[in-house]
Amino acid sequence: MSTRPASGHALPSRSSRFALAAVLLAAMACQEPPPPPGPRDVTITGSDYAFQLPDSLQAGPTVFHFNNAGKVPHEMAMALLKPGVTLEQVMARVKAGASPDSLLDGIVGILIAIPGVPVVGGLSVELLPGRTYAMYCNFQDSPDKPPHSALGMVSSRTIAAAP
Ligand SMILES: [Cu+2]
Repeated sequence: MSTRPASGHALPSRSSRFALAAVLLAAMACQEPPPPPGPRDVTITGSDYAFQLPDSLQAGPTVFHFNNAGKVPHEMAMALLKPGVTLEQVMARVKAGASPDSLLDGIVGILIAIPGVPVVGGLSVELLPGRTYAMYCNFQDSPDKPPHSALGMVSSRTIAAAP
């Protein structure tokens, strides 16, 4: 003789429904929000006398690393140009012997890399969408030699909008 319901299905008992709810709540409590994305790492390589860097840079937190593939010391100085200012305008000002400061919103920072000396740090920057950053090296091989920026060690990137 069977005492099962005719349908063969039974609603969960009240206690098992509470147990299910407790498991669901525990699972939800374990789901923490995803951590914010970390900064992008961008490596710039300096040589005698040029910079190699990605064609495009994304807006947002970024850590720049600077390697020296050349034979002489280099710096990677970075400046934020005022909106609408181009690298050509800055370089024209420099070639004329004038200060480009009025064309800049500021200096972001400087990394220095000496050949054969390990690089142990980076430059953290919050890259702003639509803004242009200039990278340049003003080191000279000797006091009577031109700054490396005049030899081609200058570049810029306009930051793309975040995806
Ligand atoms: Cu240099």
